Amino acid sequence: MPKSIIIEPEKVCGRDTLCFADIPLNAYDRTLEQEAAIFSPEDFLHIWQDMCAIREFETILNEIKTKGAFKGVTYNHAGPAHLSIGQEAAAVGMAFSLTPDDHIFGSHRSHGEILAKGFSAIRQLSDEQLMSIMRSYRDGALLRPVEKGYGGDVKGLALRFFTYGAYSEIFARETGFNRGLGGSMHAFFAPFGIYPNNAIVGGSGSIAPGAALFKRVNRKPGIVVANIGDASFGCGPVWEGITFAAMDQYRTLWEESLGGGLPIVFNCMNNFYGMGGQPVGETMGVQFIARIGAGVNPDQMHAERVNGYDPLPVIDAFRRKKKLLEEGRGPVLLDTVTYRISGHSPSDASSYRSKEEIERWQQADSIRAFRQKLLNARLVSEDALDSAKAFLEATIFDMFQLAIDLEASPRVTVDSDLVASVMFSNGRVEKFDDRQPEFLQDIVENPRVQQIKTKIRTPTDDGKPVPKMKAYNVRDAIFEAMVHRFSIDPTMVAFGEENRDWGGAFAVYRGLTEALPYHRLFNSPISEAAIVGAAVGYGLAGGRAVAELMYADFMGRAGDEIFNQLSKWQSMSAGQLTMPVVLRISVGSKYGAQHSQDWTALAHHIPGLKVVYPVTPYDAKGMMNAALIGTDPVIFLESQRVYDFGEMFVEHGVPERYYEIPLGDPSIKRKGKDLTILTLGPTLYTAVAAANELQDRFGISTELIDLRAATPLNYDPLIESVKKTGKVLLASDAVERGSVMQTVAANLTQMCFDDLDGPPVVVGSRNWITPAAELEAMFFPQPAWLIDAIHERLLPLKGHRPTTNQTTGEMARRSRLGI
Ligand SMILES: Cc1ncc(C[n+]2csc(CCOP(=O)(O)OP(=O)(O)O)c2C)c(N)n1
Ligand SMILES: [Mg+2]
Repeated sequence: MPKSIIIEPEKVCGRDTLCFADIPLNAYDRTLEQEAAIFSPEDFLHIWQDMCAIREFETILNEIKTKGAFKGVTYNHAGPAHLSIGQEAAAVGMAFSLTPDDHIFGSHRSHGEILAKGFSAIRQLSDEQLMSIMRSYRDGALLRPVEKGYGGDVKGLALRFFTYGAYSEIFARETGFNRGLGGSMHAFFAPFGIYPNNAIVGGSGSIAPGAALFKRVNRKPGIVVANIGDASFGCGPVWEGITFAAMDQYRTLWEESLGGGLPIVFNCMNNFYGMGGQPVGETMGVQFIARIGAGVNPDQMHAERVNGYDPLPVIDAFRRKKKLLEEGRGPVLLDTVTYRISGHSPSDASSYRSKEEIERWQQADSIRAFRQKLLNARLVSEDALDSAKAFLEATIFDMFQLAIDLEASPRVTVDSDLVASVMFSNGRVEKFDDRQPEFLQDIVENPRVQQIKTKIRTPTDDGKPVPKMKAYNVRDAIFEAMVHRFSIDPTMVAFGEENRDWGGAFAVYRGLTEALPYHRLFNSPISEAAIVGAAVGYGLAGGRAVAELMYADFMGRAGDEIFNQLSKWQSMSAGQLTMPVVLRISVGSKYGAQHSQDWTALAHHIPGLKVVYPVTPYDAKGMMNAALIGTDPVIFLESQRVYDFGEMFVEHGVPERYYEIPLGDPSIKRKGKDLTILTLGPTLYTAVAAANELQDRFGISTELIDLRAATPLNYDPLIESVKKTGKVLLASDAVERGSVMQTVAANLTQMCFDDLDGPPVVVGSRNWITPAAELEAMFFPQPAWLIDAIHERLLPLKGHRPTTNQTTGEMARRSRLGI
């Protein structure tokens, strides 16, 4: 296959018709007697009992939410419970024949899917495997309460362990899967192949493809299922996730041995309602969710509708689709029909649907119907069904009682530092797998590597300034750090728009195309949500990903993935999962209002992200190295203004060897004694110009410190400097309002109040849109602004005549106008 397809005018302009294949709707037509050739009586019993167990689990929650008690046991559950009463057959059908290697992701309404997958895994894992999981999971914290006084077998113990972990998680107990930090909508248990469930509707739609990508790139067995609701198909990130999963390149450009298309099922749990809106008939126009497949690729995503009100058609569909995914023919779309008898949540007044409709689905109830079918066909005895049900209900009730018992299942205390301790994993992992990293060439022979070798890495060359073309620059520094980690960690992948042949929009990766196979460096669709979502899924699955957003201005397109997903899964998992993802984000200029914004503050505001912004080659290499050995999500901002800059501060130059710069340590770029200037981003160079002028014209010695990071941030060197100078100005290219610098200024005011001669002064860009390149000087901080602000608000400069208005009166005026 050539790298790109020649587009022939005669062909693409020729007359033709695009045809679609039929999409089956509930095509399953096997009788129970025919199924008996596939399933044993025990299988049938298991399918039915799993449905009953889910019903019981959810019924208990429903009763305590609506009545405060179940069977006389009272409990007040403060948190949410999005129940799936009615959807049991769809959940069990989905999970029944998946193996623990098959990973599911889900939604806010996933208790049933979690339980179904857990029951299925418990049946498939050996006693030794189960004991090992239970003993090692959080050092046995969940096992201890459930094994006390228990005399049954291991499978029974695992059942207690699992239902107890689920209830405890929902009730925010220490003994929950994730110590109660996930809760009802986010519960998961990775050892059984149950991955994060998501309170953001459709959240799993962009994440699950990353987990499937991990399986392909790292040749891992199993498939990935994204269980998402029908209303979530109105969410952009779901469409983006589908687009990402359906890229042609997996089959046209990637090595065949990797296995082809992504092994993923987008499984629509189609209960025909959002909260209170109806996708079909009201809020969407597709009529059938399965129809979406027809627009995605020539395989039409092998889409079909299956009757999820009966477990057998769903099991059948999953078995067929899994085979197809193993043949590399993914992705798959399933439109699994089901019905939620319960309300959206306990406060649901069902104002949006009729009582008759609910009653009809209750009459057709899958649990009762399936039982009757089994009895009619004499496949399982009434006794067997009843005793299995009674056993399970008793176990679930026991585990509910154990989970609400504060002594056996305590909550973490309010003064606990648990949450603080899991916000970051702060790990160091050289590589996530031991196999040999794949390259297309010996990296030392790579033309870009060779070219970098000839560059000058010091601020001067024989005492003379280094010409731009010869200077080892920020771009080279990031490239070098990337190559280092690529050659150690075989799981490391990089992707984003135009990442491959173009080398990333700003050519940081130029040369890597020759060095790396497609599956380690590839172009993504223009789907920022999917780019970040896939990196999240890849990281959660256990690999290292570097994703790129072409401009900071596009963070909005990946808002949920950055702010709710990338940032949160380490802490919501209470440290069970790590997120070794670096998100490279380029910050523009000269391109106007939608391509020139420094949005560091947005990422800085979100707990759980490390946010760094190096602007020198030395810092860029050392900090990228640190980001790429870490296990935390790092927002790595890069300024387009400085990609070409050589090293101007470190006299000995940028080492060729590997080194790291701890993320969060500010760097003193110039020592001084009269005044401190702090910068973040390329404003460092603006401040250098201002500091030179202050020295030359006024004899003022400036201490210049580049924060290099917004989160974490070590204040020690800042405090030390302020103690010395008593005066501090903070400047960055972000708009002044709500900037990182405002936070730092406020903190310094409190941390060194007694040492300050006056309040810290913040200079940022104007609170405007970014105007055209020719007008940027009216928007971004200029050296004159810094000098004028110092003169007006910190230290009157003898004989200085300000050319801009940096007075506090002007600040107040602008604020009144919101500009
Ligand atoms: C992004 C987002 N928008 C809105 C909500 C509020 N909300 C929670 S569930 C829900 C309906 C979701 O419907 P569907 O995807 O069909 O799943 P179901 O609840 O039917 O299982 C809504 C609107 C949310 N959690 N996330
Ligand atoms: Mg729905």
